[in-house]
Amino acid sequence: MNQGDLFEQTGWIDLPDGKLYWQPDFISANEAALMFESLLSTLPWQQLPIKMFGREVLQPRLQAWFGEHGYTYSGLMLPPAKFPPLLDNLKNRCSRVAGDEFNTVLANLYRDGQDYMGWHQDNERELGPSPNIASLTLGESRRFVLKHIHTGEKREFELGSGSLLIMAGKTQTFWQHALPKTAKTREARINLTFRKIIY
Ligand SMILES: O=C(O)CCC(=O)C(=O)O
Ligand SMILES: [Mn+2]
Repeated sequence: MNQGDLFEQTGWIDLPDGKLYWQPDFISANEAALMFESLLSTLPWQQLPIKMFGREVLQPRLQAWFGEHGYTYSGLMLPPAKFPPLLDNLKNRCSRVAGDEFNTVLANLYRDGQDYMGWHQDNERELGPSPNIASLTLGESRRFVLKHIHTGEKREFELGSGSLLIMAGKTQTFWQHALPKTAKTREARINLTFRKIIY
């Protein structure tokens, strides 16, 4: 599917069994560049291990986490941590668009095109049955793919710096998503995924 044909529009997009919000210019290019540099140098980036086929391996990206409460993500226990002011501000801006109150952010740092995120659903019980997940990109743009788990139908987005993609409705039940490896870039991308953990 050609992203340029379908996804130049801004706003809510209906999917079969899901819903997305797409705004490529949510943050201006200048502001996004400043935020990228600030977060790159100040967040406590860590390369965390996950269990794969019973073995511990390092994830192919760096991560940082902030939230009022702890969170279990891919078997990792992430402890509570206070939001830095910039992330608090972005959380509030994303919350207004989603019409929801995000209370956590998982930040991903893809150091270059070799860092990636495999196919998954963000369907942890703590997120509830129809979670809003807001995904903000800063820095290098990367291709993001969604695939319906029953029909195999795909949607693709080029997530550029300053873009906002919100996955909503039943998207986490019926669609997987991934950020594939690419040989096209050696530049870094920061992705902020704002989530609401329900207690
Ligand atoms: O980097 C991205 O765009 C995707 C991140 C993601 O899916 C996640 O953190 O669960
Ligand atoms: Mn995800």
